[in-house]
Amino acid sequence: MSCSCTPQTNDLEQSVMDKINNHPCYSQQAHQHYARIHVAVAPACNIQCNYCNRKYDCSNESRPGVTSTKLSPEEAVKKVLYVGGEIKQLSVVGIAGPGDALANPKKTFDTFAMLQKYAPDLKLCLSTNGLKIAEHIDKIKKYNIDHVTVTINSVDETGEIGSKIYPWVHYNHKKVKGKEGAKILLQKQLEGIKLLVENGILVKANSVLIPGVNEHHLAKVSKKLKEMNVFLHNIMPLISDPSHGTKFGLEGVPSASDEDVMAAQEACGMDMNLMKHCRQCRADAVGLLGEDRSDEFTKERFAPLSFDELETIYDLKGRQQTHANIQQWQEALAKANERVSAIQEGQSRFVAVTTAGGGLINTHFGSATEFLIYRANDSGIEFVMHRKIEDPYCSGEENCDGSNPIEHIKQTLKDCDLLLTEKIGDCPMEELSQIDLLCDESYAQQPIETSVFEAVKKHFGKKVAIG
Ligand code: CLF
Ligand code: SF4
Repeated sequence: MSCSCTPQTNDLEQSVMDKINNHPCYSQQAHQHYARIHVAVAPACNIQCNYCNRKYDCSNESRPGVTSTKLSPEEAVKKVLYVGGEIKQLSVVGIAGPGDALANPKKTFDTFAMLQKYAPDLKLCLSTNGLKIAEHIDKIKKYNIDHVTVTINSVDETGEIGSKIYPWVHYNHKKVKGKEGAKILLQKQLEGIKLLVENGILVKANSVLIPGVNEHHLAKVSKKLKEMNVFLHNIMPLISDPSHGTKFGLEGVPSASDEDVMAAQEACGMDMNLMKHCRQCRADAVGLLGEDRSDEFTKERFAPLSFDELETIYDLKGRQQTHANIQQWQEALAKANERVSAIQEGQSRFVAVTTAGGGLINTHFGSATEFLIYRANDSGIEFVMHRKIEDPYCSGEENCDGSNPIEHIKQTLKDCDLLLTEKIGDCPMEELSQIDLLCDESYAQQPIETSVFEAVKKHFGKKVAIG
């Protein structure tokens, strides 16, 4: 089925399909099955964003207020090999900070060069503010970096909007401030995107939705990106808090809400492929997009090992077998979901789903830390977004202090009509009924998309069988 952000696969060339089919960020389907790792080798940055405090990871691709452990290129490659052996679904390595990947060209490209040699099955990905793409396009090509994310928050040529976001950019050995700086950044971003696209590199653009600054401008940004053949546009909510010490946080610029993001996506229209499953990962994130296993892979576990030992651990053949199995599972899942089509106009319902990946409803409500949100009616379904909660309803016996975050969960799901989950207790079900949220466990271990479609028909539709 065509589930929102992933473009209709039959419309895409095979070469593009090959690039996205196991990239968890470029394909909504793939994100249920494949993992990514970020290696934090790039500490420096060459611009200042008002939503960033340089004590923390780059907020262009990460949640603010998080600090990642920095690695040397050699340590980074060791970590990738170690993790690739343990998490066989690993398919992508990204450099997304903690500063800007291309403000640290030596560390970034040394890492990619070694990865090409030791982990030839992995896709390489980088994230940048765009200032230095043109300068490094040859190396991006040389190391087969097929996926580049550029954060572009404004296409306003006057520099007016940009100057509210970027107080300065470092260009030609000078700090260029205000509108002039913003104009240079935009010009370099557009020049860089053009070069990437011309060279067959898939470009994803991130835009941070900043309330009161660019929320009404993002449709224009999306239009421009579409014209330039950017593959995917990811609208990320500003997460703003005075405790992060950012200019926006200290000045009280509010965080963007789910409603703000949904309205901006709506304004972008149906033309551009919109990414809706981004998790604003940290610069050392590990695992499926919905999980973060970075704490498990501390330096002591991989740094003392030799490259020979790590090649054995990495087990290229075993990994290839796992990927072939995932491919088969994905095909089976696609068959199970194939009778579900894209949503048409008409009254629709919002459905929340708990999953641990694999395309199934396979997580108990009590342990879920995020919900996938779908919109559905009798005609089809559409993936809308994921919503994260800080703590699960149940933290397990050993951590239980008798409280649970039900009010926060009720707030998170307040616009939803139905929850599909593997299991839920009577107490939370009763609580959720107060926000008119129906809970249904009868689709446990079933494929998500077909379950969402069938469940909406069952509870709210004309009660006709699919097919
Ligand atoms: Fe990392 Fe980014 Fe590559 Fe993905 S993340 S560099 S494109 S491999 Fe993905 Fe994470 Fe969102 Fe980034 S979910 S923050 S979009
Ligand atoms: Fe911070 Fe990233 Fe902006 Fe640099 S590009 S200032 S690291 S958010």
